[in-house]
Amino acid sequence: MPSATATKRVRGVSVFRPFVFGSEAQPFDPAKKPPNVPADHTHQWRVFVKGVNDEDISYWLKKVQFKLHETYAQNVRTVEQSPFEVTETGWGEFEIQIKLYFVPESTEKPQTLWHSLKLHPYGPDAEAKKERREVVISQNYEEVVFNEPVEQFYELLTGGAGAGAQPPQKGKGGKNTKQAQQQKGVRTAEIPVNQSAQNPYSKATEGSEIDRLAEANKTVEDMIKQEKDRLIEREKRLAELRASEGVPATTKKR
Ligand code: SLL
Repeated sequence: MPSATATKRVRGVSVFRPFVFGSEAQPFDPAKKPPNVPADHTHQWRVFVKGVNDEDISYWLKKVQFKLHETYAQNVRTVEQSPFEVTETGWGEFEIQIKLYFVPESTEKPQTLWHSLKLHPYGPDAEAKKERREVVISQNYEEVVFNEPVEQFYELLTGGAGAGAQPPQKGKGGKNTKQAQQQKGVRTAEIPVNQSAQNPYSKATEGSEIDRLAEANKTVEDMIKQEKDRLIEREKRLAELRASEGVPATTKKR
């Protein structure tokens, strides 16, 4: 029989954990193509699931199943430990099914994601990038949300900080810094303050994304207002024309 903590859920609590999934691909230099690679394969690529800034996520993620295109031998690849990734070679782009299996303590069902493997550069600079045989990175920031996790999983997720875990407080001597929390074994969903060459996902990039969305929202609101003003103007004009011709504003059906 499962123990009480195995089945008892922490009511009213959602815990989320950020992660990154995607792919990296690079074309072979024809002069340096490894001899064991099939003749029609043009690229080497890697599909992965990892923590933001390579943070360890194996305390909640147990294994990952990558389902490749059927043209691949043994196209279902299961990776039981970190790094959760598959490296392959090939010639074509396709959709990869990524199934996340959580640690057994979680009692959670697996979750499925899809990733479009990108081999070819895209965007405005695509041609130049192709010329330079640049690495093509296509990745996404994602958050997994555990709603009302079972107690034992909640303990694992938070590093035993449990309900006592306080959000960082300002001006309290920095006792709740990420470093201090890590030393105490406390686990959080915090992402780095700033981006780096290896990791584009940070509070700073999130902030500028929020600003960008707010800006776009404002543009749309302005456009709606302009359209509304124009409509009011036209209705006014229509009413004037009707009045001058003696046509009633509305015609009643009998
Ligand atoms: C396409 N619909 O036509 C896609 C399929 C398949 C990719 C891409 C080779 C595997 C192998 C490979 O790259 N398959 O033969 O080992 O673009």
